[in-house]
Amino acid sequence: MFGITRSGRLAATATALALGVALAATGCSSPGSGTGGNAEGGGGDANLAITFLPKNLGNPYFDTSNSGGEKAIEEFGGTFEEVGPTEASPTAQVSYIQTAAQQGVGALVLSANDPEALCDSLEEARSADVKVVTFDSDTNPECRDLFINQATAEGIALAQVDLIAEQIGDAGQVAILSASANATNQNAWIEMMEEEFAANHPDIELVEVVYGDDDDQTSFDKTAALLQTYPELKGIISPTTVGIAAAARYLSTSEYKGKVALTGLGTPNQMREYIEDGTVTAFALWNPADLGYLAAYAAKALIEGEITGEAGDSFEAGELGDFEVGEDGVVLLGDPFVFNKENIAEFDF
Ligand code: RAM
Repeated sequence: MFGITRSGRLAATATALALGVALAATGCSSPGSGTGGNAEGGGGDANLAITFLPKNLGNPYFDTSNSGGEKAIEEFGGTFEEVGPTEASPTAQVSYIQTAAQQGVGALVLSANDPEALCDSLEEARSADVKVVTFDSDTNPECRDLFINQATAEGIALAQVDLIAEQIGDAGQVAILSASANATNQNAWIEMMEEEFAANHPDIELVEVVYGDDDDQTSFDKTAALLQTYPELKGIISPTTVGIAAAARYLSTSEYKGKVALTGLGTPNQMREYIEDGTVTAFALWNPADLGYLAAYAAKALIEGEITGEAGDSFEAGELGDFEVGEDGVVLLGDPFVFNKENIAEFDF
């Protein structure tokens, strides 16, 4: 179940994911994707040219989320494009925002590497009538029209704290291997994890938060360094799909395999071998394809003027059904989901 209220959708979701993965395998852009411009179709004369801008390219998480967006955009007859930097750094997304605005796209859907650094360029895009939807990682709320949140920060943080506490007997040193230091989503989750450790896990000591920048090699090296620096370390939480996969790869061939616990947020395809070989027992995530799909439908509703992003606005998101906009322009996808040896075979993304 990807969320209590969404449990009935898992079958549809699995199909969507299979399709998404197949599309992703063929490349980043859809056959119909172009350079933006005014899309015809779906909403009459509405400009349904939608550009997806992930934190960085080459991350399977965003390949899956963006393939969900592409699927939605094909459904409603818009044009999909994906652009993005190779490095997940704070200002690397600015030039892509400027280009999308110059192209006159109807909407930009992005996962922000920084809450502030993109705001000037987003403001310019919005004044050129580009709707701005953040998903996965938000900007400051005033810099965009909507944020499509995968799950509440509290829910995501608690899931990971519960997992590590269970895996290390609720006592000992733990460290966090995060993505980039400015990422809005990572920092919100880390702050809530710190609060939860302090409030309910007095015997767990969080010794350090390190940053692998959503880069595989950096994350791998940071894992090695943590294990050297803290010989008593009992566990690592990596709330990033890039980080947890790199850390698992390091642990799997090291003396720490099975001794130092690893959990966090991962994709089933990247983590499968480490669940099977016993390096990792359980980790969490949501459905990235659904997240991209929902973000695309939210962009469409904004472009067509069906919603403005006010609390209480509601819109239809294809096979995911109806969604309502909450406070601060946030739309919630669902709850995080825990993957383990028993269920991982059911997922393919
Ligand atoms: C990485 C990115 C992304 C995050 C996931 C869990 O792919 O950092 O922003 O949501 O992990």
